[in-house]
Amino acid sequence: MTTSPVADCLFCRIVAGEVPSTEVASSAGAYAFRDIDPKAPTHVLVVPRTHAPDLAALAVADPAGLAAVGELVGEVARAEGLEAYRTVFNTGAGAGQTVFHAHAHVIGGRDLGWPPG
Ligand code: DGP
Repeated sequence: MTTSPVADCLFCRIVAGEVPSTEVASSAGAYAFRDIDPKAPTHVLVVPRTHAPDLAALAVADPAGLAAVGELVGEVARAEGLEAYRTVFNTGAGAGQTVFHAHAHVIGGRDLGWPPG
């Protein structure tokens, strides 16, 4: 599977700077920016700079990209002062995925119930 940028992928375009976003953290392998429709006081998306449609595909196609996402999640949590937070990868439309470029939601800054809805 190729991980090259996809022309009509919103998050590839955000990574490329073609679509504006509010940066929270950045690294060679990943980019973190604020969700446009936050569900909590902190709601940040962390995406690999490479393209893969979801978490499992990213793990196969670009393990280093997945590791970069995980590392940047930790940096976002530190930068936002989060002691506890939730990391969510929606996979498939039935689970609420709307953008098919792998991304971690980092959600925190309020009490988070379990199990999630
Ligand atoms: P998901 O539903 O798991 O695929 O998450 C996609 C998230 O992307 C959703 O929470 C809203 C966010 N989003 C959609 N379009 C934009 C955008 O143009 N800019 C930003 N910053 N976030 C976006």
